[in-house]
Amino acid sequence: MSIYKKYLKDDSWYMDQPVFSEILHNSFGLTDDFFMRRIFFASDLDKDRRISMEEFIRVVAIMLRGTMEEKIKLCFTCYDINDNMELTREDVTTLLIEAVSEPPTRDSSADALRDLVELIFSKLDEDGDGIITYEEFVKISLKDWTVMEMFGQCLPDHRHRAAFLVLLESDQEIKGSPESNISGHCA
Ligand SMILES: [Ca+2]
Ligand SMILES: [Ca+2]
Ligand SMILES: [Ca+2]
Repeated sequence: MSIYKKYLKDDSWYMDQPVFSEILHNSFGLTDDFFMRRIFFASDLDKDRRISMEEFIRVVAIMLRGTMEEKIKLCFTCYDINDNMELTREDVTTLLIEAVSEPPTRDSSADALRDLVELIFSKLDEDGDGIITYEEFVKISLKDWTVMEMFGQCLPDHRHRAAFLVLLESDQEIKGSPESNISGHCA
């Protein structure tokens, strides 16, 4: 709650996407703008395009101490670009293009992309119906946890998670603004 309040603009009660991304970057070490925007979407449960304190606390709790299932669901929601609880070849292609940050231009790179999509579907689309369902994604991710974040980072790494937990335990640093921390330190 202190961290949430600290990042809010003076007269605001809600957090917008740029501020949320700033926290994801500064406190959780995430760097990819596309996936930070997806985490914002996944965290905004009532879809009012802002993060309430409750939504903030929920997603931070999942990132820090969530169960495997909660973390898998967060990642899947980030990857499910059109929000229909399925990953199609189109979704996966978009994610892979996002990962290399430019669309394939030459024929050979378009072929390589298609091959990669087929490889991913051969592994994740268990019943071969052309759709990776949420259930299929959970099942494979529980067997092999690297699958969970295979399309892009949506969770803090171990180092950032540990550092954030230490920060929570020493709440003194959170409460003040950066300026008051400095003066507090001098005093
Ligand atoms: Ca919201
Ligand atoms: Ca989808
Ligand atoms: Ca399937």
